[in-house]
Amino acid sequence: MEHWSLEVEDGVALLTVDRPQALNALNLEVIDELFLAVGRVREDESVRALVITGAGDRAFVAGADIAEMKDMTADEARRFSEHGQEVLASIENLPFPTIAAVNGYALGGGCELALACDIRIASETAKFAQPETGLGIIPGFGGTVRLPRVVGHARAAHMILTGETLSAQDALACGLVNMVVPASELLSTARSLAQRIASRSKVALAAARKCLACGREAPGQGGYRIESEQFARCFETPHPRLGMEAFLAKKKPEFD
Ligand code: CO8
Repeated sequence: MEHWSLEVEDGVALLTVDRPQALNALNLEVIDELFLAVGRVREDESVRALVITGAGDRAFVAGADIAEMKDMTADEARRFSEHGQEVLASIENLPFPTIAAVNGYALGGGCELALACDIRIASETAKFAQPETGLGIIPGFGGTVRLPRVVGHARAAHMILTGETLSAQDALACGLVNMVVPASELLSTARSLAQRIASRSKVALAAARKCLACGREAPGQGGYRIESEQFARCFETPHPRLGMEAFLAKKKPEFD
């Protein structure tokens, strides 16, 4: 991979995009490499959590590559959007939790990439926006669906229709990010959060993520049924006994 680096340490995978000449913008090659990288992380049995970030201190991802998009035909644009959606869905559908460590601009497709993760941590210098309507296009990597789920319809409509830029603190206030930390602490915070998650039951984490995703897609009674099913599934493995016996013995559980 030319534009992504992948490191795995203590059950935590760190995926970093590095395309400084375009503020880590996502062209087709970068998107394809991301797909490949996510596939590799999925196959690595040692991985329990994934952190995605951008290299440098300016940008997480400054969006899809505008130079590449400008000459697209409608058919090419549809395929580009569908492929981008597929790649971000592959992140959402990983069997373990994901964290976006947003180190700078998260614009357009960059904001959409962060939205595909479970948790977003922003550096104090991060900036978020969906500027697409100013370019004559709309978010096309799932942003019109995921952003309202995260920040509510009114705020999402405001961001998408006006292209407003949110500071890290604005993003925290509307729930777009889970926490804001100094830039120098971003990666260590993301790593230690990922490690904390990685020490928990992978069976329970996968079940919880499935329920959270289903609750989002089918809120209401369907969600409760899936929750009971996933609750029961946990008991098809040794993890509930292991976790609860450890609690009762006042010990820390050692999950595989
Ligand atoms: N695409 C391509 N190149 C980019 C992008 C981008 N998204 N962002 C920055 N760059 C390039 C600049 O062109 C510049 O290149 P060069 O040095 O060759 O001129 C270099 O990165 C540095 O950028 P700037 O000189 O502009 O740096 P500034 O500090 O002055 O400004 C900004 C930084 C504010 C981030 C500015 O670069 C900017 O506004 N970038 C564009 C942000 C944007 O609009 N992003 C959304 C793109 S659209 C999108 O993501 C749609 C997703 C869904 C697609 C669905 C497909 C159907």
